Amino acid sequence: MTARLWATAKGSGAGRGWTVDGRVANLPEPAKRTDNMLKLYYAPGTCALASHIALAEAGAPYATERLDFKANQQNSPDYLKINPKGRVPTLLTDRGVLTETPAILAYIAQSFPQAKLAPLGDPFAFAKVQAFNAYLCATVHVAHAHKGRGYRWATEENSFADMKQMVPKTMAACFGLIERDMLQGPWVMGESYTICDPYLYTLTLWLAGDGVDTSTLPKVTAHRERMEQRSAVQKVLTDHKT
Ligand SMILES: N[C@@H](CCC(=O)N[C@@H](CS)C(=O)NCC(=O)O)C(=O)O
Repeated sequence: MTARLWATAKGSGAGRGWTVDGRVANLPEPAKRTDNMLKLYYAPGTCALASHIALAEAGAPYATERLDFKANQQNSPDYLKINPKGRVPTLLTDRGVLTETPAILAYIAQSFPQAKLAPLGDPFAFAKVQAFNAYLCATVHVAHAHKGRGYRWATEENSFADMKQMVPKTMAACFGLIERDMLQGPWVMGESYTICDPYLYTLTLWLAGDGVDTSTLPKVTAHRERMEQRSAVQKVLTDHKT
């Protein structure tokens, strides 16, 4: 479902003097759900796709709310009341708000154990899952963000250009490591599909825009194709069309 907007964004992001007038129609909700229904706030083309796919794979009861980044809705006062970070994904649960993709993915895997989305009974194997997702979150995603979000780390225009110029290299280096040493195949953790797979898939979709030559990444490319054959992925992708 798409939120109706009255928000007017000025500027291009945090630290650049944006302001938002008015309010967003469907926000805010109470900071926790009371109807046994999870709610995911997302925007198309973002890392929230990973959590969205995981919810679908888990067979979880969930609703979604799509934010309009072009209107800077993630920084609207009403959304900031739900998630003060001004980012997606945000998952509203019956116990309150969850943010950060690795945490949301682990929560989904643990809340719906019948879906077998993580090796829940094996502390070492579960730590390997967390290590993979932490790498995507803290290193790969941050490398990608240097393309369009340089204002988080610098103020000079030429600093932004320099950061942007590095992105094909840093993303290629990150995915080279994933290709060589981390993606076991056919799924990230080997024979079992886990919460690492939708997350890797989501960041793989960014490679073309980041100027990475994916012909050097045959395992990653095959993983992407394998993901796109899954019905949950196909279903969720229709919600992410822009
Ligand atoms: N560490 C967070 C990162 C969340 C994040 O940065 N999300 C981006 C979309 S991929 C976002 O909401 N950006 C909005 C903005 O920077 O204004 C996570 O993994 O969930």
